Amino acid sequence: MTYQGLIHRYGQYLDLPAHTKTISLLEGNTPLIPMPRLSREFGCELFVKFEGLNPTGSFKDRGMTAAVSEAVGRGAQTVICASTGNTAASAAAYAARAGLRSIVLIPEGKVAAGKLAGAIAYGAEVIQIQGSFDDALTLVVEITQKTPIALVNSINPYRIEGQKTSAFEICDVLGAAPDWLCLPVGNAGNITSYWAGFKQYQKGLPQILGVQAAGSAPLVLGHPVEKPETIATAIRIGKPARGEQALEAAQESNGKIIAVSDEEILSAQRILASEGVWVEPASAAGLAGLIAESAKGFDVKGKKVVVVCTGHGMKDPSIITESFQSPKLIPVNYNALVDVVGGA
Ligand code: AN7
Repeated sequence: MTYQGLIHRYGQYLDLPAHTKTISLLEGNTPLIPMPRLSREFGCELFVKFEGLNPTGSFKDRGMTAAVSEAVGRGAQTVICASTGNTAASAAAYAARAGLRSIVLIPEGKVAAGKLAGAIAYGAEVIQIQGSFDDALTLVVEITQKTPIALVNSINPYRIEGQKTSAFEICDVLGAAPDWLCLPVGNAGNITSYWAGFKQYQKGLPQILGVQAAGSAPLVLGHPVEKPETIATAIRIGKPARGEQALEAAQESNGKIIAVSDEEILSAQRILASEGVWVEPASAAGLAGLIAESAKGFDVKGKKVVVVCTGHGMKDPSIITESFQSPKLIPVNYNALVDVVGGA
């Protein structure tokens, strides 16, 4: 049978209420891409779980199919979220599909172009706030406590249910859980979901390396960060809603949560692109963490390692174009072309 999306594929493993009415864009089923060069470098079997290939370009679609399906089933008319961008685009798309109104709150000036454009294209009412993601989350929690508007941030338990499916897919492809799973950590919904998913699926447990950006690393510092900063705007989050669960996942899995610099993130982004996988900066944090740990003696030789790349590079084009020269311009003339290309 043709693929019909995550709730159809894995619904039996998801704790969703009976009133759930499936809204799907055929999310999930993303490729686990072998990375031969990185594998050789680390002496391991390294795969990228490329979540940027979901319908709206990020892993958020896994949780959003579940959260919006539940909300629409119970009669919600409007959904709302705070977002660094990807949740906004995903919420907007699934709300559009379900015929619901969507409202998204984003931190002023700190959302990558592809995400903002997506949210607008799918018809969300986009509201910028003069504050951070964390401030936006506080506001949306309050309004959903006082009105029937449905909250679709990952505080919503159905988001976690949906996002467990990536762990299931990895186990289905590899036959078992990998030895290590490396992924970025922002509001900490995803690391929570993976850990819950691997535990439930009973195909073994990976050790988890969660990676924050150094300027937004509350789980590494052990306290909230009032003014988080990083070029990886997706994970520019100072008070993760599921911080406790993230720390539990790292501890129970015998893994850890670390921080990497923006330079390390951009370098990992380039390395991934040089092997054909272009991801947004935050999505390169998992690999950046693996590289940083390896430099300190962490050894993954002979292991299976999955690096989760959470969002597509096209979400944040300016991070690339700003750091490169514009393409050379030539007249329509063969000799001019040869001058530029050379004889190779
Ligand atoms: C590409 O969209 O929080 O630790 O509002 O977009 O589950 O928060 C995005 C988070 C990693 C972190 N990679 O995941 C939002 C938002 C990308 C992301 C994360 C995000 P969580």
